[in-house]
Amino acid sequence: MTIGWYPGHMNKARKDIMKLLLQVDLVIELVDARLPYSSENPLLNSLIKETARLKVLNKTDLADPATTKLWIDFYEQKNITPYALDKNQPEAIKKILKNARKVSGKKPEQILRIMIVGIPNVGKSTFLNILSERKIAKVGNEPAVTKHASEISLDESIKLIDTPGVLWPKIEDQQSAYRLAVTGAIKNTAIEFEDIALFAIDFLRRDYPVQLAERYQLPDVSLEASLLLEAIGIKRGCLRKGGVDYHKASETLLNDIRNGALGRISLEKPEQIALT
Ligand SMILES: Nc1nc2c(ncn2[C@@H]2O[C@H](COP(=O)(O)OP(=O)(O)OP(=O)(O)O)[C@@H](O)[C@H]2O)c(=O)[nH]1
Ligand SMILES: [Mg+2]
Repeated sequence: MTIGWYPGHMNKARKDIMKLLLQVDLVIELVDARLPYSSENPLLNSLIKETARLKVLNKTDLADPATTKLWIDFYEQKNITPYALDKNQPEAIKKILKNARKVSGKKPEQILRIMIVGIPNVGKSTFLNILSERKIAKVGNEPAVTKHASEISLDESIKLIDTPGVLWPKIEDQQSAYRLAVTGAIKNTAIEFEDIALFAIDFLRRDYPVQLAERYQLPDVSLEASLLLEAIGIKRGCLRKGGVDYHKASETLLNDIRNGALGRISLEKPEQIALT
């Protein structure tokens, strides 16, 4: 099944972001540390040319630390120094502001306007709340919580703009689309749970077989993905009349991955990306 999700508010958000780009001094781009390549928005890449920019690998608490290290090296080779952060490191997040002013070229007495961008559900509003030390933006464990761009004043000299998560109209690379779906960047109603779960099982048994086996006490993870999904359903009591409820089993697995219940997992390595 082809995955695509581009609701109306996202199209409007893309246009708003384009306009705002002309008015901001700096863009903080949040990508998901578990899939830095697929969570990078190609649209933004083509839009943000002139504006100063900082890159954050966010949700590192959910990502495989060894892989995050590979990504940092990868970006450093491209002369980009990313921040590896998560919401449990408020002090490190706040330190970004010091560097932001430096990178933007704005003098201390000048107002600095910063826009936070990234795909849906990557943690933009959470990030803004941490920076502002207030629960100012609504956050939620699903994509498309923020529907409109909004600006807040951090103090007299710094303004922050939270934006809705933006994907792109047609996700060309369906491998990327599937990875995005696994992490929860694509709305649940726009995906087939079983398709995504089977994709996730194939990935997990290749890259994280021990975590998969241990979580669901699976004796043999080399079995076909559909048999493993059945076994997961049985173990987790996802049953209905006549057998396993595959939809429920898929949902259980995806929620476990998204919440870190299988441990810290990364879905992409720089070497894979270089091959595609
Ligand atoms: N584990 C983990 N969860 C995080 C982190 N940052 C945010 N979250 C969670 O991710 C979910 C989405 O956070 P939001 O801040 O609403 O994400 P957003 O990018 O504003 O999403 P949209 O507005 O929908 O585009 C929430 O459940 C947050 O609690 C993080 O660093 N680690
Ligand atoms: Mg938001």
